[in-house]
Amino acid sequence: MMQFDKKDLTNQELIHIYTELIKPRMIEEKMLVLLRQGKIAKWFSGIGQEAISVGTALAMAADEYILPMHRNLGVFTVRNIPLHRLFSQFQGKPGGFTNCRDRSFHFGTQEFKIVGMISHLGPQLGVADGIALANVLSKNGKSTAVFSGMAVPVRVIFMNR
Ligand SMILES: Cc1ncc(C[n+]2csc(CCOP(=O)(O)OP(=O)(O)O)c2C)c(N)n1
Repeated sequence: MMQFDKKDLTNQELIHIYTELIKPRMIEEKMLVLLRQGKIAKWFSGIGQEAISVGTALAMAADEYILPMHRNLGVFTVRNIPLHRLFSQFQGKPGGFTNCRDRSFHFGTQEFKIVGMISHLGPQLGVADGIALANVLSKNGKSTAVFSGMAVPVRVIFMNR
């Protein structure tokens, strides 16, 4: 029987990672059903690729900025945004982050150090550069993570680490 290589991770850490991984997957499965039933109008799925968002977010400290995109649900769940707030936002309801002005993933929150997604592909990298530069200038040792897509996992860039 093949043994799982735990590397230097404890069982507790592995269970934590697995729990973080399974949460967005369960949400994805539910949202895709609601989408097919016509109960929601839109859902940007990242199903099957949860580990990209979750792994990235888990590698970051809670006070380091992440700039996710539309398929990075795991970033939001790892940052522990209360689900009622997250889904109020996704559905454009009160209690989200933009006072019902919009829905979807185009919102940011200083509270959880997430910068909202820019629709135009590319400019988000420049914003991340600015945050990373500020970190370098203030010598605070912080990193910044930015996504520029989802289909190809390597499109996540770490700076200052
Ligand atoms: C600068 C710019 N050019 C073109 C577009 C139009 N556009 C919207 S989504 C998209 C494809 C994005 O592909 P990918 O990053 O793989 O995301 P996914 O298909 O998973 O949504 C394009 C070209 C855009 N948003 N911004």
